[in-house]
Amino acid sequence: MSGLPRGQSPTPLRRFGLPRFAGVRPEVPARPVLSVSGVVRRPIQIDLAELLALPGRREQVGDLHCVTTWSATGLRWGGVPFRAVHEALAARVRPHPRCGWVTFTGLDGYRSCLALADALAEDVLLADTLDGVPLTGDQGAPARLVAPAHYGYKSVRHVCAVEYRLNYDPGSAGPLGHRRGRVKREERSVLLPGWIWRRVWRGLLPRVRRRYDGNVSDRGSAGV
Ligand SMILES: Nc1nc2c(c(=O)[nH]1)N[C@H]1C(S)=C(S)[C@@H](COP(=O)(O)O)O[C@H]1N2
Ligand SMILES: [Mo]
Repeated sequence: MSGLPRGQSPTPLRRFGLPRFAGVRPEVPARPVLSVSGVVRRPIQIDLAELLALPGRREQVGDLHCVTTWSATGLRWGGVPFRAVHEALAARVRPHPRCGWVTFTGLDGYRSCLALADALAEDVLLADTLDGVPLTGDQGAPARLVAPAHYGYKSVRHVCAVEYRLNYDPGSAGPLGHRRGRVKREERSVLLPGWIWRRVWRGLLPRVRRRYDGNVSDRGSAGV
């Protein structure tokens, strides 16, 4: 027994995601900015560095579980709890009181939505280091979300925008993405139980891997 959640196998961390983003390797701006929009009184753009300097910075060790059945374990992420980031942002943008969802966008255009309550959980980080060193491009520089209780598709790399929402947004995963994506409940996807999806995704994993592994060189620019 590996001690991993049901259906998961251990693997080292390497760049992975939806097939259509495999070739999109965004350039990290010299001065990264976060756009904050949605159901807010006042949308803003704010230097990411300002948010990453907020009090509460910490390191935490955890696992990343992908729906396609691989898990990278013992990852030592460093960053600022998203809750602290949200508090700093909310004071300025003033989200609608019934805002219940938040969409994160990466520099590659990838989007994923979390219930605001899930994003504000104690263990959700806006992370900018792994094992004590700044994230590489492949790891999600300049900063990525880390939401350990949720499948990897909620942990958006290269975060450049936060959109506060009244409703769930299917994001890049589309209609098959699960709103909550909780690992404990095996919420891999919708319509069918997790144990069936486990088999479907496991079957697709080698093909997606090949798409990503064919794109390992750090070209440093978007598109292909
Ligand atoms: N910007 C961006 N973030 C993303 C993805 C992506 O394609 N683009 N893929 C997601 C998926 S499906 C997973 S499993 C994790 C994988 O994280 P890794 O690339 O660090 O292994 O990133 C998530 N975050
Ligand atoms: Mo994933």
